[in-house]
Amino acid sequence: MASAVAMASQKPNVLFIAIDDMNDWTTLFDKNNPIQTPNLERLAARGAFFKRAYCVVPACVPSRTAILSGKSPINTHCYYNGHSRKVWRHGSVVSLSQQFRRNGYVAKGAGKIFGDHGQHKGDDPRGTKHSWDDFQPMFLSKSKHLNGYIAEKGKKQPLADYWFDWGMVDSIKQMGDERVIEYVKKQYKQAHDKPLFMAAGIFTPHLPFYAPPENFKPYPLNNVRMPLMPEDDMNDVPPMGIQMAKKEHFIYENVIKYKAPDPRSHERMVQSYQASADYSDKVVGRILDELDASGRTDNTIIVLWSDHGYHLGDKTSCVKFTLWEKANRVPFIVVAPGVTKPGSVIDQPVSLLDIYPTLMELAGQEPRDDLDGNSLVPLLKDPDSEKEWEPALMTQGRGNHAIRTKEYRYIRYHDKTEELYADDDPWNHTNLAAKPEYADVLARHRAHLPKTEAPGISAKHQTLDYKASKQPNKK
Ligand SMILES: [Ca+2]
Repeated sequence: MASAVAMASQKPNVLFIAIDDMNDWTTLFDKNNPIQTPNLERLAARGAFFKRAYCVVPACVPSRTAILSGKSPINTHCYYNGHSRKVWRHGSVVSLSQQFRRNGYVAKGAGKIFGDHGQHKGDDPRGTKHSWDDFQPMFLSKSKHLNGYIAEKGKKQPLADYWFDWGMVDSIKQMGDERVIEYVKKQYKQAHDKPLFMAAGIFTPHLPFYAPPENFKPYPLNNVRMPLMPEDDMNDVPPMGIQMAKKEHFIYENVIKYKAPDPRSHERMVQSYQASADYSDKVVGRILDELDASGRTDNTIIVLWSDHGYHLGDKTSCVKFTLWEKANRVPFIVVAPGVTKPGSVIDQPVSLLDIYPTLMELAGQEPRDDLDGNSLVPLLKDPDSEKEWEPALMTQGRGNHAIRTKEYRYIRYHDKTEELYADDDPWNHTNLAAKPEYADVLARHRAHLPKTEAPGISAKHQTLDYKASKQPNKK
C-alpha cells in the first residue's frame, strides 16, 4: 500500500542528511550527556527517533556503501575503507539516489555522502556516475597544527598530520561544511520540475576535530566531561577485541598513555570532538531552516543518520573500527509527513541498512527483492509495536559481528571468542560472556549470526556474487 506521503498529489521530496562519526554522547540520547544537540532534538520532535540505531560497519566507506547500495557487506565484501569501488562498478548495484532518479526524481548532493574524502586515487567522490544530476564534492576545513603536536625534522609524528588534528579555528568561514549549507540553500531557492532528492553530507565531527570559537563555549577545558575509562576495563576483553582497538593506536599512545607534549592533550581532544559535534548540530539546524524557508517542509521526507559512532579514549580506542556500543550506536531520525507521529521514540534496535527500503516504501516505490535491509515503515506507523523484531547486525571485518537486541550487545569474533554486555552498560565495561548464568542468552544471540559469509576481497575473490549468502535475519 502506498504511504500517505506518496499518495499526496505530488511525490514527496527527500532531504537526506549524513553526519560523520557522531556517537551517542549527545543530549539527543540523554539530557545528561555533554554534547548539546538542540537541532537533532528539534528534528526528532517532528518525527521518529530510533534510540537504538546501529551502523552496518564502523568505518566510513563500508558503512555508507551498505546504506547507499542497500546491500550488506556479508554479501558485497565491502568490509573496509577502500573496498567500495568494486561494489559501485558492479552492474547490479543501484545507488539510493540513482533509485530515486529512476523513479522520476532530480538528485542533488553536496559534501561527504559516499564516504570518500577525495584522496583515494581512483575513487569517485560521487560514488557512481549515475547517482546525481549535480554533485558538489566535500570541502575540507581550512586549518592545521592546532593540537600542539609538531613533527621533529626527520621524525614521524602522525598527530602533526592534518587528518589527526583538533582545535579551535579562527572563523566559521574556515569550516568546509559551510559549503554544504550554501549548496542546499541554492537548491532550495530554485524551482525544480521534478521531486527533489537532496543529500547533504556533513563532515564534522570527523577528524580533524575543528570548530569555530562559539561552538567551544559550552565545553570549557577546565570542566570538560571525559569518557569513562576504568583501569581494568580491558581485562575481560578477548585478544581480537584488544587488537581491533589498536587501529590508529598512536592517538591513544601519544595522547593518553604518554601525555606528551601536553598533559591536557586528552582533555583538549575530547573538548574539540564535543565542539565539532556541537557545530555539526548547528549545521543540521541551518539546513532545516533552509528547508522550512523553501516552503517544502510539508512534502519532504527527512532522514538523518551518522555513519557510525566514536571512541574518545574509552576501551583504549580513539577512533571507530570496533564492535562496541560507542563506535556503533548512532543518531537516526526519520520524519515522514502523514506517516510518523511527532515526538515518537522507537526503542527496537534497527540497522542503517534499513534506510534504503524504508525510503523506497515511504516514497511509494515498488519493493525490490535484492536489498538486504527491511523497511521500517511498520515501526514508524506503530512506534510502540511489541511485535518480534529482528536484532541489528554489525560487522567489522569478515567473521567479526555484533548482534544488538533491546537487552544485550553480543559480539563474536572470527576466532569464536565472545563478549556480552547488558543494555544498561553503555560503555561496555562488564563482559558477561563467561558467566554461566548467561549461557541461554549467548545461545539466543548466536542464533542471529550470519550462517554464511561471502569471502573478503583478495586476489582470489575479485567478483561479486550476491547469491553467495543471505542475511539470516532478513525479516
Ligand atoms: Ca565516518
